[in-house]
Amino acid sequence: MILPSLRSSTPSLFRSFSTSRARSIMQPLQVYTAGTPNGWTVPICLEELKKVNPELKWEIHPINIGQNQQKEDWFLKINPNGRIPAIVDPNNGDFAVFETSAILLYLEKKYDPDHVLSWPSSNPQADNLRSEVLQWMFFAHGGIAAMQGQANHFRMQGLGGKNYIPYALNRYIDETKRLYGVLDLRLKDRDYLVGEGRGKFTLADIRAGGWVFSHGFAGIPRSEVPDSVNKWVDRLLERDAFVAGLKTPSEGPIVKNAMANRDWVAEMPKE
Ligand SMILES: N[C@@H](CCC(=O)N[C@@H](CS)C(=O)NCC(=O)O)C(=O)O
Repeated sequence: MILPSLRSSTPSLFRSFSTSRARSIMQPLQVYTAGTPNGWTVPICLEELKKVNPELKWEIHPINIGQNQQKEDWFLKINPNGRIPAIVDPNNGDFAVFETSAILLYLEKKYDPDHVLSWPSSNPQADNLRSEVLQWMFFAHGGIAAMQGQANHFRMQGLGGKNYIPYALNRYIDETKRLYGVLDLRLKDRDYLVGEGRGKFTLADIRAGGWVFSHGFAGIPRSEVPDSVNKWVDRLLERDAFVAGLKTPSEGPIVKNAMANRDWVAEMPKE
């Protein structure tokens, strides 16, 4: 989305990030996010990219979704959908991007010149591998994130509360578990969702990882997550950049609990 200038911008300075001059003049990306599975994806991606592009800069603007800051007029100018995450890129005329997967793909296009989170076009399989990244991102975006998000919503209504609807809760929890089963089919003989051989860490893992990491918040115990999927999450948690992203904007209770005890399941509120 092209925004009327939110801040003073210098689009003429923006060139391909592949030149070291462009890196040295980079202005910080403005990241609007919260400590949720969709919200973590953008800081995870940036932390991963910073490992290869130390000049990459960003500023985090924590959005308090409990207080509906994401529905305020100023934020709707950035994301008309009124949800986190969203970014504004001052290096590109204050271009705004919303929808998690669209943001990740924007960051890859603009700030991953070495294709560490995807594939260089010089790879003869690049188009197919990129398609596979998109397939697993869309699967996570429209499947896991949507279903597990609804499971979280119905669970938070509380046991016995006026909005306690066992059918809806079970429907979304069962569907989330079914989707974990799809991940299991994929991960049984590989380390990451996409890539030759056992795969390589890509945007697809970033898109899905935080959701599965927080299965306990949706009321799904580790014992009900397939073994290959638990091992994949454990593998993601070995990455410092991934963990740093999970702790952004700050280390919230889901992350604290789930890191301290991978068997943690959030208690369902009483009502
Ligand atoms: N499809 C959107 C979903 C974003 C979303 O649902 N974000 C949640 C947090 S994980 C949110 O902003 N919730 C607050 C609200 O719904 O108002 C995306 O992938 O960016």
